Amino acid sequence: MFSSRRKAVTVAAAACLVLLAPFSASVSAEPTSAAQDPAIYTVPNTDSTSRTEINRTGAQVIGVRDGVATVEATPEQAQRLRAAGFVIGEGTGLGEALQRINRGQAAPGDFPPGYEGYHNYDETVAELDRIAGAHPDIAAKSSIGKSVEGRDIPVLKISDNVGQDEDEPEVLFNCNQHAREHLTTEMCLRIADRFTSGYASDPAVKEAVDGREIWVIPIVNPDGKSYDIESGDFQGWRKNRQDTTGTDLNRNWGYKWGCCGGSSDDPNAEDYRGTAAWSAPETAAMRDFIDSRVVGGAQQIKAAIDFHTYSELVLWPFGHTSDDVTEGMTQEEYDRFARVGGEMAQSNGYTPQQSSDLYVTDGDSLDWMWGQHKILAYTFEMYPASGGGLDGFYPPADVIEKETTRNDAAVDILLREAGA
Ligand code: 3K0
Ligand code: CA
Ligand code: CA
Ligand code: ZN
Repeated sequence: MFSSRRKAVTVAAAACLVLLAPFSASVSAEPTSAAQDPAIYTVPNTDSTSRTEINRTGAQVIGVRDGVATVEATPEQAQRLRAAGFVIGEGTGLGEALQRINRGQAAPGDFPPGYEGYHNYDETVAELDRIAGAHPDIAAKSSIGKSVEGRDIPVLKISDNVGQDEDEPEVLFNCNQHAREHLTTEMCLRIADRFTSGYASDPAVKEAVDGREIWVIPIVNPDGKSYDIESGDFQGWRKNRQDTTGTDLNRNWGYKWGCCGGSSDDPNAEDYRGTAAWSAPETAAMRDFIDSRVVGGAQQIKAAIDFHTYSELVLWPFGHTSDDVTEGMTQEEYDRFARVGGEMAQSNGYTPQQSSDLYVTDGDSLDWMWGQHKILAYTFEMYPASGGGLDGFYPPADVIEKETTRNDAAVDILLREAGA
């Protein structure tokens, strides 16, 4: 994808633009795809307002630490950033950034050397089958629907009497809405493993499994995940694989979809919201599954965590407004989000904040889960705290155990709170 031939074309195209721009404005309206290759920039001294502004140029904030934002932008988006007054320097080409990570070639479809501990789609499905097979009384696997390319989106239910729909608070953990956020799949697999293999020996696990119905969805975006690793080199892919550009699943949910400048209508933007709310089959499958948990008029899922990477944050709704209290959120409800969010953050060392404190988002999972269903819903941005670019999405496999067990206590807090 980032061959030297393409680089040569980029240089030539850029030279043409310089030469022709004064005479022919139409040249810049026909960018070659090479000219669209994104780069990574660092923007110091940002706050939630300026980060929202950055995203509005079509660029995407991919990490924040102490106000320093890491930003992904195409040349065109970078130009808009500069025009908006952001000082962004030269940037590092995405191909270059990925080459630093892609230290060794993997077999197609597999993670490369140093990343073998990660589970690809097939390995994740096999792991869920193994768990369900080893613990048939408390674990059952099914599918919530299919992706664009026809892959099942598997879900594991964990509870005592797992074959029955009992009257117990239900809790949802979902992972990997964003393709390149592979560490999150491992987080969901950690939850699946801990609450099954620990059942016989760990009284706290037994209490949670007996008293709750736990739903784990390790890969919301199976096509994007597979595409990201399929060539043997990471692609830095975020969206699903709908049409050629993909849709950002976490801007495609149906609560105040596209309302507030927190997503893009440009298919080339990383936060492209899609043609309509639920236009992505993956979000539609999530909606149908969560809607199906309304029993006798009451939503059974009481609490949820949507795992992402990176920046080490605990986020709560709303994302579409910077107001704490608004339509659909009372002060009391907000205070509960902040209290439980703060407690979870205390346990894992993340920073707790409202989702819009990162930047404004609309059509994300949090806003719909709370706005539509009053689910106590959080988004976790996992390790690392800062990544210096795309590297943050690709920590080597030797961090998996530490960075997933790091969230055990937070998961336990949420399971407790689901019964409150
Ligand atoms: O609710 C939120 O603020 C979501 C944050 C999430 C997103 O969808 O933009 N951050 S991520 O894309 O870097 N995982
Ligand atoms: Ca049960
Ligand atoms: Ca139930
Ligand atoms: Zn994400």
